Amino acid sequence: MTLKNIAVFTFMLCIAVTTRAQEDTTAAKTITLLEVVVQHDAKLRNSREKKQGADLQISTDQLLESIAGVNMIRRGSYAWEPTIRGLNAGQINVTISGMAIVGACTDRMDPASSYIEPNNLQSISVSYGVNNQSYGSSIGGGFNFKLKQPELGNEKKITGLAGLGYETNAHAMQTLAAVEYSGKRFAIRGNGIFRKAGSYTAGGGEKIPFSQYAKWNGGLSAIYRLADHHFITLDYIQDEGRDIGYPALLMDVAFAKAKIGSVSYQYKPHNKRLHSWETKWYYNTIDHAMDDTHRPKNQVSIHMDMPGTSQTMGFYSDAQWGLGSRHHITTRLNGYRNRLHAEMTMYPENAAPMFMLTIPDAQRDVIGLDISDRIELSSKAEIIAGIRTDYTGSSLYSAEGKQLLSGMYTGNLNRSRFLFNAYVNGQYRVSDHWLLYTNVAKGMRGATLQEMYGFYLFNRMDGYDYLGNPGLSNEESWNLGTGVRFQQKKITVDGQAFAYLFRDYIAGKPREGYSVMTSGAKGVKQYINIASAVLYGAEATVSARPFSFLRINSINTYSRGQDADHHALPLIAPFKSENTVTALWKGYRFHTTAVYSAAQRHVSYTGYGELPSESFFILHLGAGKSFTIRTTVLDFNVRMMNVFDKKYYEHLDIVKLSRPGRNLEIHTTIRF
Ligand SMILES: [Cu+2]
Repeated sequence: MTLKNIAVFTFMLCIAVTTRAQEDTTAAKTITLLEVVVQHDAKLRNSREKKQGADLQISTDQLLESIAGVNMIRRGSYAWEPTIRGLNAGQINVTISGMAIVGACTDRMDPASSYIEPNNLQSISVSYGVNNQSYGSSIGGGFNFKLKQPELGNEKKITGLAGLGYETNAHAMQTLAAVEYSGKRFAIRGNGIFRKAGSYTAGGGEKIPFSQYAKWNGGLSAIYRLADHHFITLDYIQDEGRDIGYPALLMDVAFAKAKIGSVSYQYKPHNKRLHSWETKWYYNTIDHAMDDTHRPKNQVSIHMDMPGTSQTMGFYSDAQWGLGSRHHITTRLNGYRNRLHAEMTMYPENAAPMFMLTIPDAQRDVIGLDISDRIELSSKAEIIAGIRTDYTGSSLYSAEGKQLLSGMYTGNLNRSRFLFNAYVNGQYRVSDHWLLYTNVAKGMRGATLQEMYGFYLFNRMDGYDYLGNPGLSNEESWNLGTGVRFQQKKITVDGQAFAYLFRDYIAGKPREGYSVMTSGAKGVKQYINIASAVLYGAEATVSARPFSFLRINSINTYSRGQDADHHALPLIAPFKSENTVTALWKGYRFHTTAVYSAAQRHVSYTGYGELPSESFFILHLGAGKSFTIRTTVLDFNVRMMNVFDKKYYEHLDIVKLSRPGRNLEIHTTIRF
């Protein structure tokens, strides 16, 4: 999306202290993406100061939450769902090192980000809107979680880390480790983490039952140099959560398991024509089982089993080319097949069990091509222009699935769609201190399999059962954005504004004449296309270092949306401001973060079943120190979250479930 704007936010000092590191070390060759990179070591290896004190134990969800424009939908302690500028689910694209991965849960309990841990990651890139950074068509951009790879030819052959963390609220504990071997031709890295928490206590002392979780995650990756410029890499991650409570929902999770594997071949000739070429094949499988057996009898009108699975196999082939000195071309061909199966068995007290499919064995096939050109117009101006086109096929792969929907629709339910995205991002360096950037894009996305074929999927947010609609048209948008950056030695200020103009916005609308499946549901909705909608907003970040021992960071996010019927769009966070001051003193780091969220009054109960939310203000404190003994570093970090034990929730928190109250976290990590 936007431009050259590589905002590299380095998460360090325990709390997300965003420091604008390396704004284009590649100088004029700057890039054109708005990318937020959360990095904890590797790349910073030569930057001692930055490496110091990075807290490797902050969760993925907390890292995501402190990125400008990102808000999280929360259903409990575990597996928050990210939104970018108010867009989520099918409107954004989430990939793990370029691999498509689709959650298996019909209640959105398992976003892709729940199957990885910071211990697996090199960086998290977020792109806002349509650009050349994503691995699929989208409207709202997306995340790419880049897996950490072992490095060849390190000075130290064996490196690693081990850590232990404890949190007083919920008695959460985690233990993690990683070890890496680096040879000249072969390198391998293994990592693992185990996390477990009880139920937490909200601000003011209310215990939130069913907010516990336990999980482990292990990763293994290896790289082998076949010959000069030729590499082969293998990656495997296994993630297993169990006994996970979702206090905002009607059910919990017995287990959520993912296996994610890939093999890739890289050719890096570094010649003028072809800079690099990578081709990857991958497969992942998710197994998810919901569980209501621990809930009190009065909460469970009918006991149900609701398992679901998701399998994705795919590939991408990504090449960077040079054409003359001014054109830098990226081509990306990718494709995947995803299959979703979800079912529900109800056990009424005095009757036979009832079985039905809720996602009737649906399949999505995607093949897409993205071509972009970064053009250096002059030493001050640059544009990135590109197009992306996708063919998507949607179908039902089992006779059982077809039969289920044949009662509701006639004719063939297979659908194929073409998607066409195009984007132009430009930037102009006015002076050493001022940079202007702007972008225009046409985005498009197909309906998700849930939106097309879902069968009575209960949505806790508005209390309706949802039906899919195979006849949905693509959702389209015009994305406009512009920004300005001021940069000086001691301060960087970035401000940007955006507007997305939607056509055929996909949303659920009440459908008369259908009776509900979920007991207590308010009615049945079906996904339809709404003629138009508009979403606009702005982000501003400030990063200042007035003295060598003091840093100030401020992240401010605002968005607002409305559809053609003048209903406020759902799940749009109000204005939020997160401000962190960090001070260094005799090797100690002290920081304090103040978070303010305005109230959200721009909601539509009639349109989307949303209620207004209150404003809040919370404060976190923290301190840390790193001890170095030869080549071993011991990091010690403590944080006191929500110092005043404030009872609060964010607008995107389902059923306005209170967030944790005061919480003391202690993280120790040793790196060698
Ligand atoms: Cu679920």
